[in-house]
Amino acid sequence: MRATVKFFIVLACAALPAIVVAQGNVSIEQAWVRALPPTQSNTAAYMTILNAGPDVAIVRGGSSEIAQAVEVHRTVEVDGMMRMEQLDELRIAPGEQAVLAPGGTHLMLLNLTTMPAAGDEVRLCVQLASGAEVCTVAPARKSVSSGKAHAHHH
Ligand SMILES: [Cu+2]
Repeated sequence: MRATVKFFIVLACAALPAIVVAQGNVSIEQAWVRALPPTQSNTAAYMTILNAGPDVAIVRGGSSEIAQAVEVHRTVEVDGMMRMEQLDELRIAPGEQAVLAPGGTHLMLLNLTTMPAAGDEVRLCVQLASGAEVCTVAPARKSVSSGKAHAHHH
């Protein structure tokens, strides 16, 4: 019996809800999620993550109510082909910001339960190495806002 009781105590501790929903020093701005055709099972989220704190902020991954997994990815060009690879961590120096944008670093929302449609709002969080989570509500859009011109000049 004694062993059984201990087991239940461990379970109870593990089940405590995460009470940290945001870390004051780290914030997310201008987040958006790309709305793709519903036949797609993955999509990407973009945002600016600001670190106003005195320590390096390390983003390890994320979570979203619509995705089974959220990874930090970067886009790399290999032999003229754009490929994505997972980043174990994204480090943001004190006072700096990380811009996650199409063609660069992004959050990858994997194995979606539902693909957001343009205009939907998606709750998503980034997880920091400190154990804290920073969350935001990101609108879904089909593309970058028209105000930002592309620089594809030849
Ligand atoms: Cu990706």
